[in-house]
Amino acid sequence: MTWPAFSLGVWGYPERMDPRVPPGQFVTERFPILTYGETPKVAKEAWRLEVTGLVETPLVLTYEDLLARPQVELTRDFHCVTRWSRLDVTWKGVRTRDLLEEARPRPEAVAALVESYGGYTTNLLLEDLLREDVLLAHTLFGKPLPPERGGPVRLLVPHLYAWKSAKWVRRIVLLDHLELGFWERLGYHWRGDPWKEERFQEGPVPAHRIRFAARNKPGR
Ligand SMILES: Nc1nc2c(c(=O)[nH]1)N[C@H]1C(S)=C(S)[C@@H](COP(=O)(O)O)O[C@H]1N2
Ligand SMILES: [Mo]
Repeated sequence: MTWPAFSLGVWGYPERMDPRVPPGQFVTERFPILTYGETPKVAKEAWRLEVTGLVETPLVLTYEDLLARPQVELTRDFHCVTRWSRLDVTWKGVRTRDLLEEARPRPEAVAALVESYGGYTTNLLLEDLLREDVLLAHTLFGKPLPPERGGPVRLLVPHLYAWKSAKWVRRIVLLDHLELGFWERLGYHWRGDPWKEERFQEGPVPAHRIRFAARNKPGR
């Protein structure tokens, strides 16, 4: 795809040569807000996170419960499938992996549907949720996550396109199969790895890939 020259001024610089920036992405100093629909109003006191589905111990956490767990701060680049990348975003939160370990996924669990307040959903492989830099983030650049950014709490999945980083996260449902989320049902890629430019799903979702993920799950 060729970009008109004027887009460089709007988006920053194309970093095709920079090994840090995935192919087809443009670095922007801005940090656009991308929400489909309204920003749901979720008070900290009312927020709950459920970890449910194929787990031995379903969890329901409050915001306080989340803050009481070990906290992680990290800085990661953020890649939207609409081609902007914002570098060096600093988040703080709890490792999704820690909560999943607490909930103890059943052996047959291979995938998750993540549901948000407001109705947004996105699907992930369990192995992607178990990465050590996947967070339930409540802090952005040292401040409480603003409502339009998904506050009180959003998911952060920095190694996949940002549509996987569900804002206003409410529920993580573990499944023994892949159930597609909102954008994935509309034709976006079932996984969304920016380094492979997995933007749109071409052809059927590969069932063998999901079984492979099941066989190679950490801890098996
Ligand atoms: N609940 C919810 N989460 C969402 C979205 C959304 O519309 N609703 N948009 C996704 C998309 S496409 C992107 S690029 C990022 C944007 O996050 P930001 O608004 O903090 O930049 O949130 C993702 N998470
Ligand atoms: Mo996006």
